[in-house]
Amino acid sequence: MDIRHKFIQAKSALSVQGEQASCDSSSGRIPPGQNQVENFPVLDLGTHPDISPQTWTLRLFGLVDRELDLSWSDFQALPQKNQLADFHCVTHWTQLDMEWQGVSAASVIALAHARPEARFLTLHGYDDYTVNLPVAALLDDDVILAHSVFGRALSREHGGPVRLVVPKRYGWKSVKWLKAIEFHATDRPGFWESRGYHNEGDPWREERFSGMPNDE
Ligand SMILES: Nc1nc2c(c(=O)[nH]1)N[C@H]1C(S)=C(S)[C@@H](COP(=O)(O)O)O[C@H]1N2
Ligand SMILES: [Mo]
Repeated sequence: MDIRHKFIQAKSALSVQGEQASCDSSSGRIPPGQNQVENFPVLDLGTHPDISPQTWTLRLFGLVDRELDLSWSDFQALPQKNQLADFHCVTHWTQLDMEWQGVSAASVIALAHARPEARFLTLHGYDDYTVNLPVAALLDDDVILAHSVFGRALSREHGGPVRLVVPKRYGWKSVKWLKAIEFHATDRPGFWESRGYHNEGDPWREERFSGMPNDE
């Protein structure tokens, strides 16, 4: 509990440094309680795994017909797409119009041949961070496994070589240094979800923490 409190304090302080007033062109696109930034802050647990594209692999495992390890070249060979999306961090910053490049999450999920009962995922990072999401959330067509942002390879601090981006959820669900996608029949809370963060994390419903007054 004390650790959670310290994390939240530290992360809130970081977000205040990046705060700017929201401008008119963005009206209707800033969720409640969020402030617009332009500087794409870095937020994580503090370790930045150093993974080169040559050593990076993405493992698909759990309730699948055949477990699979995708290499960098396997990943590059999948259909590439651009995705424009707004990014909302639970520490109150929002950056609009992020331009991601990568592979749609749905096309990677399809490779796994998940069993019908596999309705939930754990997304694993190389820093041992985890996040839970329903499989259905990753099939949304704005969800991307990104290798680049604004036309440049993702930096190490922003989760390169490959990170997940889930625009309809708070940023903590967007796992950096993506290492594995695990399929389950039941939901298993991830790192923050088991430390008081909301299970869903929809910014438009302000689903920040569980057990808060706005959590019905
Ligand atoms: N692997 C990993 N992914 C992570 C995190 C982390 O600690 N480890 N932090 C999350 C949080 S809380 C946020 S807000 C976003 C921030 O992404 P950024 O640093 O690229 O802005 O990454 C998310 N993905
Ligand atoms: Mo965050």
